[in-house]
Amino acid sequence: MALSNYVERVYEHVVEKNPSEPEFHQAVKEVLDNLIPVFEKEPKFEKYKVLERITEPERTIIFRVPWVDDKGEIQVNRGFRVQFNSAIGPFKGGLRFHPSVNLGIIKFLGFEQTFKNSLTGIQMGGGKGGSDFDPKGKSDNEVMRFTQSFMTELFRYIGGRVDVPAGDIGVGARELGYLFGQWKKITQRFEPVLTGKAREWGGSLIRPEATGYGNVYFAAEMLKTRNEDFKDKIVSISGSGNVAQYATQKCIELGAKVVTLSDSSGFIYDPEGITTEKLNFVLDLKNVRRGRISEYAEKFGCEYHPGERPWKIPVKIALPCATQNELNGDEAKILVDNGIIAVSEGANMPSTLEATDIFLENKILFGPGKAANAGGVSTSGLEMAQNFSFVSWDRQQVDTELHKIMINIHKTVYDASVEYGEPGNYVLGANIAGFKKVANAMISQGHW
Ligand code: NDP
Ligand code: 2IT
Repeated sequence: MALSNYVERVYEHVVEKNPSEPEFHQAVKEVLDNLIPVFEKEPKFEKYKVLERITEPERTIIFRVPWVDDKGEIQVNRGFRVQFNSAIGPFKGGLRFHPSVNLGIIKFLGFEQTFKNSLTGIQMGGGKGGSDFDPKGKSDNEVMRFTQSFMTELFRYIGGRVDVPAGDIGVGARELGYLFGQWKKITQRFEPVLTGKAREWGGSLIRPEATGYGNVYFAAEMLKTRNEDFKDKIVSISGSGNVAQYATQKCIELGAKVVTLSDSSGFIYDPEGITTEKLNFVLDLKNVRRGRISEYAEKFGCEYHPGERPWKIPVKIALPCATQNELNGDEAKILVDNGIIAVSEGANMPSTLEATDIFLENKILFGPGKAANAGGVSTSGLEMAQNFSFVSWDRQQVDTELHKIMINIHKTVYDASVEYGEPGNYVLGANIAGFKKVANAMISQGHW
């Protein structure tokens, strides 16, 4: 799509000012492309230089993370927290520990998070952080020493009403526990500075399940618009971590047949479908034993495709739940040729721009991550609400709220797609609806 003058100018400036950050450019391009009709309708956004401001993080923190491994050697990693936008609430977004983490990755995630959080209807600004630390192969003690060192610097910048991190790739219950312990030791406070906490010390029920469940709830809403549902549908899922696990669980509950899971080494294809029993094996494999998905194929006697991604398997619904750019244009074409009807992104930006265009051109129901995976951060918002009022809700209450939020996000996004003349284009709808709320808040708060 051709860019308007304003959008083109800002995009070129972003690329020039932030070299070597391709993922950030990609995230910005997708949003900006979709905003052209908004600027045509409402020139105030250009007048107040909202795009120039919204593409520049409010604050970027980069720090050294030294720690000592089990052999007594000093290791040094790099830590990040990008506080992207606080127009509508305290900065909020996860922490990622993965060797691929760099400033551009954290900026793309913080940028996306700003619009995602806006869509949830909860008062949360956007932020993201993490480190190039690789938890794979590290002992619990090494992970603890690293996270303690990470928090020894990060604590200066976060707080329950300032900036509230949570988990993401490589950061789950274990890491959040060590992070909170260190924050509390340094600050001598007990407040909701993190979400995704364990139940005993303030965590919300359903938070571990929320991103995966929410993604399936969002997909179910998209399917409803075409009188379809999950029952008896063949589904492929990528990843086998937090989001993939609970997306699989919800699919099973709704009567679908999930036939794939993956990790960074390859994917398994189980044409019989992943049952609750098999999923319990995956939960233990990935969350406790921290093994490889290939063990699933050995255990249950199905196909394992090393070094490959699951998109060549014919399915009706695909839920990419691993990482960014894990589904490219060629793979999108294969999915379309094989008769896919819906793609709902559990991961952040898993589809390349080319893949997204192919899904949209072919009128596939396509739920972009900033809408479809917003259930995780929404439930983080519910966790904060419980913490600040010193109560804890039961599973049913949280799940009902989460479901309502996903239905609302779907409606907000769908309505925006209708208003801007492309009914059912959820990419357009999510970008416009997410942007307008933040942009209007920025304008009303003056030039900052
Ligand atoms: P986990 O660390 O629990 O799981 C990540 C999964 O993705 C693992 O199976 C991992 O395989 C795989 N993976 C990670 N990096 C790569 C890579 N470079 N290539 C191939 N596979 C890879 O993370 P989550 O499930 O929490 O996160 C998955 C996605 O969902 C991310 O995009 C995250 O940003 C997004 N997300 C997460 C939310 C949450 O609440 N947790 C909320 C919203 C979005 P391996 O074990 O081999 O590394
Ligand atoms: O990408 C995301 O939305 C997350 N990793 C969850 C963020 C959060 O604050 O719960």
